[in-house]
Amino acid sequence: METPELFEPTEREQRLGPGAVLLRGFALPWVPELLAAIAAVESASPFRHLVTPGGFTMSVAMTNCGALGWTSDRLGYQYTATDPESGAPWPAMPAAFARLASEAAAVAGFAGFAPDACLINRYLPGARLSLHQDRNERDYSAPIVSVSLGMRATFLWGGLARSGPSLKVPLRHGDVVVWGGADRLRYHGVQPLKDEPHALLGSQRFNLTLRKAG
Ligand code: MD3
Ligand code: FE
Repeated sequence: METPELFEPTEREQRLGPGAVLLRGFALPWVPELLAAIAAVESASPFRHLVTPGGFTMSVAMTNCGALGWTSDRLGYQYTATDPESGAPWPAMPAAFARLASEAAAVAGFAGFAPDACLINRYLPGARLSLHQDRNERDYSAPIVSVSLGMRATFLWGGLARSGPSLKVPLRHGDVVVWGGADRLRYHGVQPLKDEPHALLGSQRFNLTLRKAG
């Protein structure tokens, strides 16, 4: 084959929409740092299954780091400066999270992205995330950067209304997606995870979403 490496960068940067770019494997060099940081966050603010305003317990377990963290209870969704379980501030944003997010956002055309919140989702087999919009952030002009680690997931990418078709996008260990601009308020979700253990992480998946919430 002639100079296949010339084509590799474009194949690894897949444009999904006017404001959405999938960077296959972008986080792979960061994995050891990311996993150590997740363990440190988890030791201070453990993963928990939040209850939705409708009274359902989420199958995905969540925690946060950064100045603000996303939470849900019977009263609604909100960003808080403290972990409601402990009353203490959320663990600080690990430097590796902020740097990875900023570099990925810059590649996707969002220079100067400085996240102040990171929601960490943990999926075990069967866990899912139903179609939703991320709209609890103050300013929709900032993108959201998502990082997938561990087991593969099928991500559902819909439109600006809940009804209508969704594109299925497989997300694998190390993949990063930047969602901004015209795609920032699209409905999205994750199909129930199949149990296909990952070599490094076993039967689990983590997803980091780095946000500018405040
Ligand atoms: C598309 N997490 O935490 S990140 C979430 O895999 C969330 O755990 C999913 O949706 C997960 O809110 C997928 C991908 C994502 C995040 C934000 C978006 C896609 C988005 C905002 C607008 C459009
Ligand atoms: Fe979301």
